[in-house]
Amino acid sequence: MILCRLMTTLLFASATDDAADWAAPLKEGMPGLDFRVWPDIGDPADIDYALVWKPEPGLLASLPRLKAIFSLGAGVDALLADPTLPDDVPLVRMVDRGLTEGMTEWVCTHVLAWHRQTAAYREQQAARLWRPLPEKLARERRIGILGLGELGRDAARMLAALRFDVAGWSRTPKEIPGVLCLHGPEGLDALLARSELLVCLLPLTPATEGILNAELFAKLPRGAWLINAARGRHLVEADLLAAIRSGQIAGATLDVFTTEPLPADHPFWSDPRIVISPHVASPTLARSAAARVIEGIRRAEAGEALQHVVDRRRGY
Ligand code: NDP
Ligand code: OXD
Repeated sequence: MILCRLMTTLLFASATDDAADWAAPLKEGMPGLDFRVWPDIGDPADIDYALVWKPEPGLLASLPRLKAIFSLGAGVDALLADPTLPDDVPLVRMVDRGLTEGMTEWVCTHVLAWHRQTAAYREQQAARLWRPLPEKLARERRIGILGLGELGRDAARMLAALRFDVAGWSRTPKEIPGVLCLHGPEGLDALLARSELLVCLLPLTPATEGILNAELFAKLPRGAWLINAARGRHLVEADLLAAIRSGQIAGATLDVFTTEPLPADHPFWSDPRIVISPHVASPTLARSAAARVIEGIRRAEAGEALQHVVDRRRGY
């Protein structure tokens, strides 16, 4: 843990993250930190920094001396949706090795489960059926990854290390050893045409909302599998159900949903071809990520450039 001796005030506001998990490593690394937890904020003019996940709309605008906003999550779509978000205060998204490793583990788990047909063997086990299914090697499987940022890049590298035939897609050109890197609209069609399994790790922006739709599914090889670990609103849920019914998509592994928690009467729950996890692909862990926040505050106080500042025009 880095040690930073500054005296400063941080407001923590999250409905889902536990403030106690963050208080300990932040105070250990910054003994002079005045750590306040929403809604007990005291005088709003005391607050120098905010560490937040889906704070109440208007909260950040009510802090007159705010110097930077640190997002507890990698995705900042919810923060940018607050029309009162102060536009003169830098917004820093979460980039942390633990977050990246967690996502890569989750993606590889579900890619390997699909590849080695674990669901089919569980079904056969339930029926006491001993029946070997045709198997392939990873190098005979083509994986496509939408998004080659902090998370997509690491997952692509790891899948390539497992010997999958991996391609990835981004807005701007990339070079990743062992991964076919495509970009732009033509790159997307080329990626889809070769992807037996498609993983979405894009940020949610006006350009990517609803990208996982009927038109995109039709460009995948018939019987492809979809994995979405990015945001629920990337997916047009009715289009996925229709594509699964028609056999164009064999099934999907979904960690994120338009409405979270997924409502009890949602058709996804009862479809055996859909694998659901409750937005746990990669939670931000305080014991790993607190150091990123301390480093951000240190940089801000030293007048150094902040890292991972969101480009609000791009939306990520
Ligand atoms: P980054 O900003 O690092 O990477 C985003 C990638 O998407 C970049 O490669 C970018 O291209 C590409 N991209 C963005 N817009 C477009 C577009 N219009 N066309 C093509 N490519 C595009 O994000 P992260 O990798 O850190 O995170 C990705 C998302 O994962 C987060 O926004 C969040 O929604 C989700 N997430 C989900 C978690 C979970 O537990 N389910 C946990 C953490 C994150 P370029 O490089 O050219 O800019
Ligand atoms: C994130 C998330 O964006 O957990 O970090 O969804």
